[in-house]
Amino acid sequence: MKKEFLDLGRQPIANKFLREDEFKDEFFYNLKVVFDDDTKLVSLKDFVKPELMFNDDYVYHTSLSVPMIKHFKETAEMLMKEFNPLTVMEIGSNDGVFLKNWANDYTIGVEPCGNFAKVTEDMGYQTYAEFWTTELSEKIKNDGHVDFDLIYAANCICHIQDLDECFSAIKNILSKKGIFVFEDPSLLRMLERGSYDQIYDEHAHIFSVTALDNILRKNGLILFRVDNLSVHGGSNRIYVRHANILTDLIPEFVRNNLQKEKEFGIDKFQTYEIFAERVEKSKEDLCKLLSELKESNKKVLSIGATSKSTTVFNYCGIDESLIECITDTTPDKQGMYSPGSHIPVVDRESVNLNDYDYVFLGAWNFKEVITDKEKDFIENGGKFITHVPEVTVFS
Ligand code: JHZ
Repeated sequence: MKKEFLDLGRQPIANKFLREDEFKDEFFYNLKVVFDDDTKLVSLKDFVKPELMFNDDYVYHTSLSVPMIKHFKETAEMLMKEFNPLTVMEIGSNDGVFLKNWANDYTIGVEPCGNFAKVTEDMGYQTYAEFWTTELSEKIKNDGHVDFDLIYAANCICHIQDLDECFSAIKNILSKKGIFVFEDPSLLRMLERGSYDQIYDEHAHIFSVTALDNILRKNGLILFRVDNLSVHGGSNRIYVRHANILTDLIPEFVRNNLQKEKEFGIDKFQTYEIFAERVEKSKEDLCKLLSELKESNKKVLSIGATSKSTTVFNYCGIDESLIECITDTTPDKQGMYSPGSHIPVVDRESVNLNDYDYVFLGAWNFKEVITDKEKDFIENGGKFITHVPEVTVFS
């Protein structure tokens, strides 16, 4: 019942920044996207082996995007105030930006990237350096942990390929009245904004509330609240409980989300065919713009060596001849080359933006923060380029 609607071509591992001597052995796969008529879930057609993406060399540090520190602090404060959990587990705890808001004697992390698991261990949080599975949930129980009142995950559940296994493992270790809260990019927002670059190897699925409602129910869990968030270009925070402790009534706000998605046509294949046409047009427009700039000898750099820009650059065939370099705040990305497109990644402090005519927003989700920081560039006549929602030049 899975129907393909989008082919984003040959793509590398989105977060695998490389040295020059690694180019020849770089791993590529075909990035195609499918819609499941039964569950309404949008997923990659072929998944990439998790170990190739999430390992000890993983470079995405949540806390190096400063606005996210505030986001996770506020999230933890809200959850503490509204639900007051006695035991907390985070799946995909990365560099501890959420964990650090909880006392370490009742909070644990799960993080398959060993480099990050070590960071949170050093912060005093017991961290299981493993992928989330039923087997791991059993192991955690056997280690003497009681069931958790709060299980939290941000930008992680959509990375898990087998959702039935993921949710049954959650059910296994969620306390009777506990809540499972997770946030991931919203499919509706992606379709509305044409932000096809949310699609890359790590994002095994792009979630709609509709599909999650279907899959969670199948696994004995119930979705009882949805918060629409602006982070990462539009995300949903999903709140889940055991199905047996609630009536079957769907709360109004969840119903509104389901209704909004239905009105948009999220359950219809045709919606995705229209989206695919929009993606193709975005590619044509961006390639045309960058080629014209090159012909008129304009200099372009990009800000934010994101996973999203891996998709854009490889799908559109953008390389160093069109975008000279990428700046990024992550030390582990600096001095390396971008996946597939092999554009040098540098520290923002090492370049004078006024030597460039245009800045492409690789991290368009931080548009306000970046344009605010780079006011000087605009005052000196510089211009920004974004491809979301349409290819546009602005200053
Ligand atoms: P950002 C990652 O995607 C991967 P990416 C992952 N799969 C996921 O789901 C999302 O995150 C949540 C830099 N930066 O957050 C820092 C600047 O250089 O859009 C980051 O490297 N200057 C886990 O990679 C990158 O940009 C700045 O001013 O698409 C932003 O990456 C700011 C604010 C950021 O996620």
